[in-house]
Amino acid sequence: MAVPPLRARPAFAALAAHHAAAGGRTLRELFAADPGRGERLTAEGAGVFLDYAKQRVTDETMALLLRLADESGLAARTAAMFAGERINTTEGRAVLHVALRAPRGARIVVDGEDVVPKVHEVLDRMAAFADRVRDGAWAGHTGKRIRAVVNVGIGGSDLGPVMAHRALRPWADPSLVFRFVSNVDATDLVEATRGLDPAETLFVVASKTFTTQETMTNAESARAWLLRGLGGDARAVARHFVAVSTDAARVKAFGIDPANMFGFWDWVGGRYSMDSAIGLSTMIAVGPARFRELLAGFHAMDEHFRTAPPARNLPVLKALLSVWNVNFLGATSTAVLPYDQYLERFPAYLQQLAMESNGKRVRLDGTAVDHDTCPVWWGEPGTNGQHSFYQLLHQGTRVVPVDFLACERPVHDVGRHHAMLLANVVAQGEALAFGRTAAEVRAEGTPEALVPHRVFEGNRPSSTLLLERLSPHALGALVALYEHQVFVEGTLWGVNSFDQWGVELGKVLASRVLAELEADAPPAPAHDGSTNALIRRLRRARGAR
Ligand code: G6Q
Repeated sequence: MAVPPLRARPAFAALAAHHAAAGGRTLRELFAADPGRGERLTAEGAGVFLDYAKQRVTDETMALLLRLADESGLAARTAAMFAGERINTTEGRAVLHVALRAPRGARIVVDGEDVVPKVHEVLDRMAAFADRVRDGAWAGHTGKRIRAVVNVGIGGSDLGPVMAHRALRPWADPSLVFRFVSNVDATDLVEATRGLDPAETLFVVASKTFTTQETMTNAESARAWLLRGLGGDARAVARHFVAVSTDAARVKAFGIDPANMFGFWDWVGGRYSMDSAIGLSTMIAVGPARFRELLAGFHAMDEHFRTAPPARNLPVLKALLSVWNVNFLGATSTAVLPYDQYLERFPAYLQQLAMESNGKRVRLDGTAVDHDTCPVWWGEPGTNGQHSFYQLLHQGTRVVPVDFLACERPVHDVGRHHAMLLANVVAQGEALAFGRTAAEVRAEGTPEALVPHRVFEGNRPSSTLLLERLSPHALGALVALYEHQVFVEGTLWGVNSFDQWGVELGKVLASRVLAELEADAPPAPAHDGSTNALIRRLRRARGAR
């Protein structure tokens, strides 16, 4: 049965009425009337604890939001995703990142073929290769052991590996150096290879399509760097380059032995691929056993998402709160603030995951939405952010819902550091929610002229997510939590969370301008006045006419 657009669903109207009647109640009022909400508005799954008591919701709001999820066809769409149906309709593809972490023996069928054995075949090959690099059995062209691994990829073929590398440093082999090259700006490659010995360097060219301009350009220049360093013997490429891709023919054409290619499939979206072969650099860093723990964490959250009742289901709850904040409270951005230095790149990773997935303005059927969709996602680790942009969070004119992330136990138990870190994250949530009234500020003896400056209006929503302790398993569960949150949001908004036509456009346009910048003769002015003038100026700067 066709699902009506968001605003046409009965629960949406009920939520609008509820918001009009009770949406003005502040967090102070909500807690005063219902102190038990602090214990009650929580949920737990796959080792992640969610406290959403400081969101501007009541039990009634949650009940209505759950009705909205029901009316959005969430159960059917979730089942369709897990069953391998082609829910990415604009690209005619299944969406099966959950198959990447399905245990051996599970069964997920696409086009009559069980894909789980293929997934494990690649994982096993990755594991054998990673072990050989880690124990030195895989040597470079001159026989030297590999000491540096450089991942060359961009977008979904970079952000996950970078984030995971930062997050899993405590479990990484300290004798190996990891670098990441993504930007077509040569600076990225130059700095990533600075100080490395070509004889000891392994490049992992990570590109689903193996056509992406930045990655191919960086891979070509990396090959030239290698050959320059190794006396120009083209046979060296086979020992120093491996590929992660879905396109064996293009990999071979580049000069990489297809035996050293690790595949994945069109049903893995780029931003959902860090647990596929795109994670090869991660696996080399932490070893196959830890990588499998990471996958087990993903799978634990998949199972939680698939089986937990909606009212206790972390991705469902988080998505419903997001829809409430965006579509009823008017939030235009959301901040993810990890109080864990190892998660420093997690917000950047989530930016792609969320905004490339749900930054859409048409529904699955091509009609325009008449409501907001994805907010801007951003964030930086705490406590650093407290000393910069938190000013806006506390006293700015915009309300920014926040996800605080923290770990109950530290990786490094040094002095009072962890207690201080936790004290800060707890205090920030409290301050955002309850603020400080003028009366409280005056009671502290603040001069009257300063009172308005020192008032915090509060009533700013946040959730707190706690991991027991950072680990490969915990990271997998956390990433899967956000993957499924994004899926549920996309389902409620009615958009296709799995295409990215906005990204494709940039790939095409840049090729056209590149030809004009590099042409010998001045190109005919084919663009608007501004673009033509920029191209002329940049051609002159390059010494062209
Ligand atoms: C992700 C996007 C995009 C993609 C990059 C790299 O979902 O599709 O970020 O990952 O454009 O693409 P390749 O892996 O094909 O080089």
